Amino acid sequence: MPILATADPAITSLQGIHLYHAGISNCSMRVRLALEEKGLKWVSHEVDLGHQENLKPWYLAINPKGLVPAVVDDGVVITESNDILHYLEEKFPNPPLLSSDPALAVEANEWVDLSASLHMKAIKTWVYGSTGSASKKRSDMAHYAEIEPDKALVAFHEKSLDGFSDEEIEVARKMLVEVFDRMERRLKDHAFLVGEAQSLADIAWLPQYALLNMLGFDFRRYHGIVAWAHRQEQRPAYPGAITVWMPKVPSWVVQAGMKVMRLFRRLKAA
Ligand SMILES: N[C@@H](CCC(=O)N[C@@H](CS)C(=O)NCC(=O)O)C(=O)O
Repeated sequence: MPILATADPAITSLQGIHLYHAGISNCSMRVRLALEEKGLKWVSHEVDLGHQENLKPWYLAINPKGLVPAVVDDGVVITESNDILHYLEEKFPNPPLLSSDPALAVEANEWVDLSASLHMKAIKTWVYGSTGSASKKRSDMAHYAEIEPDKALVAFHEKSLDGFSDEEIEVARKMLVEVFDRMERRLKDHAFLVGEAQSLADIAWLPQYALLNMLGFDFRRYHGIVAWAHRQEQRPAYPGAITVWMPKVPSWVVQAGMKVMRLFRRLKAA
């Protein structure tokens, strides 16, 4: 679990739970969901990814990878969204988000691990690819490559500057379809992804639905998933974890903006 050692008094002196996060970041969403489900008080520090605030020295002192989310809990730094979920579960076990039945807990953890393993190759690739977005400027890449310890991430951002090909986006889409088909088989006649209660499995995957649905991923044939997402939206945790952090414009406006952005990037590359 990445509990990061720091002696920086600006960090170690922080009391309570401080979450460093970004609005539509799916990794941030899952941590906010866990915090809200557990009824924990947390101090919000929004990190402006658009302005690369995540690469400023003050934030790199918290997470040297320059990624959100990160939690500082009574001065202890925890990074990686799924490790944060497990930290919160250990430290604040009630209400539980992992079953006391070991088999169900293992099953829930498999969904959590799957969300991590698909993050870059499927979710990020589909999102950046189909929106035509790039969060770094070409002129910033040399500096970024110097400060970013995760070289796969550097390569990903390099690639996003040239744009992902239709084939690459399709590969990512197919990986997602495989998972959503599996989710659908479960959710068509079950209320939750694992067992009979809300768990880290639901929390790990609901953000993917919220983000991809907003960006126009086709969920029309996934009736079970859509019904599950609607039930999840009714949970008291949802507004504080997701709704208030989403763009205030309808998703068709977001999707139209994306299409223009992608076209613009392609014309520029041509
Ligand atoms: N494995 C990390 C991934 C975190 C991640 O990729 N965060 C994105 C937002 S969802 C980010 O901070 N992107 C900024 C960047 O890549 O510069 C986790 O699960 O926390």
